[in-house]
Amino acid sequence: MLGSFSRAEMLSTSINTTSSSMWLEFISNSENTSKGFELIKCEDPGIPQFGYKVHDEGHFAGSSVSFNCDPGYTLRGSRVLVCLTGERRAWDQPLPVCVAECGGTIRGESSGRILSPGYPTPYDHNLNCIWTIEAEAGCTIGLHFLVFHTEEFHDVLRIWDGPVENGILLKEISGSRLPSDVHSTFNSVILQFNTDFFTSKQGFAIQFSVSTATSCNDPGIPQNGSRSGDSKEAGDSIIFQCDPGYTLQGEAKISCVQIENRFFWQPDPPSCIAPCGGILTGPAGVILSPRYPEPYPPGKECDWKLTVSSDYVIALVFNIFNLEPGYDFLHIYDGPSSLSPLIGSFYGSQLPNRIESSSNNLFLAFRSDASVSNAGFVIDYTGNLLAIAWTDQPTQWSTLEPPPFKSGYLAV
Ligand SMILES: [Ca+2]
Ligand SMILES: [Ca+2]
Repeated sequence: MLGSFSRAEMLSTSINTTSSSMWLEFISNSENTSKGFELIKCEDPGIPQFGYKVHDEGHFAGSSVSFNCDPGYTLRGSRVLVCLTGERRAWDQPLPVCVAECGGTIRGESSGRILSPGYPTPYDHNLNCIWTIEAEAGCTIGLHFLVFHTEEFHDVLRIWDGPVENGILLKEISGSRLPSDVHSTFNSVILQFNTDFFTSKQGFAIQFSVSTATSCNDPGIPQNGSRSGDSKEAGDSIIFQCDPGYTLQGEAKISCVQIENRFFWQPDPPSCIAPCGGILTGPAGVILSPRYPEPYPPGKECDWKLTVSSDYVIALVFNIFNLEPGYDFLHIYDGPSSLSPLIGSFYGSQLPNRIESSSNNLFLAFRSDASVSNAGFVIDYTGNLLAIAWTDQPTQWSTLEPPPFKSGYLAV
């Protein structure tokens, strides 16, 4: 027994158990009554989901507990709860909740988080949420994507460099691919999230950080390309080039420009895309299905004309090949056009055998139908001196027959 008390002996004393339970017994006799007693502790108020307790004075009458929300969540309700001192032992306010809101304005923060509304539960339909992040003059804002998952093409996040009226769109994104970092050149960014009336996904979590601008942002390295030059000071230039088979979209050379506190590349950094067809005259190269390594687009008609020096023939080696069987084709002609003899029409996922032309021209025609796109193809071509080709491989003319679809060769 911890003790036995009467009269006012228990006032201002506290008793602690050694375990998690306590037995209290109250006995009154047949004469006289008095005011009685009351237990002076509030119940544990709990912790808001997506929040945490900042401080806790012990839940006694008159003491307080305070809460805050995880980054990106807004606290709704009272940040501080006080255990009432009156007759009833209760908190003066309900437990606050932490909410990922649809939009908001963030000013003067050096870092923080933007969450899609309701994150991590799927966002609502028909949203138009606008977040503004504003930093001091001369600062820029970097965005790093932690999570990104929206309905492709229908639920779209747009990121604007500075006010929307400037019309400088940094990124327009949807789908489930995690985007690369985004940097503003102004001291503010606007994030605008629009959803349609149907299908929702988890949404996004974006970390932002503010830094002082003293040079241009890292322009990155384009997918399927490379760059020379690393300096990003005002006046510096960087040169880009694409991997074999890709063509540059934009200018190869960009320069860092400073106007007052703002540093930006002019023109915008280029990108490298696999083109739909072309005229190839180099001694060797790569032919890629349009948009490779993405699946080729539907409804495409892409023609490649390959020409090497007149005393050479052209060899094709298939590294990757996967077209929708029966609907998407690669036709290869032994000559300069589709009127030349057809070597073969290829589809499916089996890697075609090496092909060699009989002259210095080859014509490739890719056709995709209106639906279902597969990985596409990667084909190396080389020009080989006719004489060497004859002596090295005297039997190679047989490859001009329409190649059989041999099993055992699978595209990787
Ligand atoms: Ca939707
Ligand atoms: Ca197709």
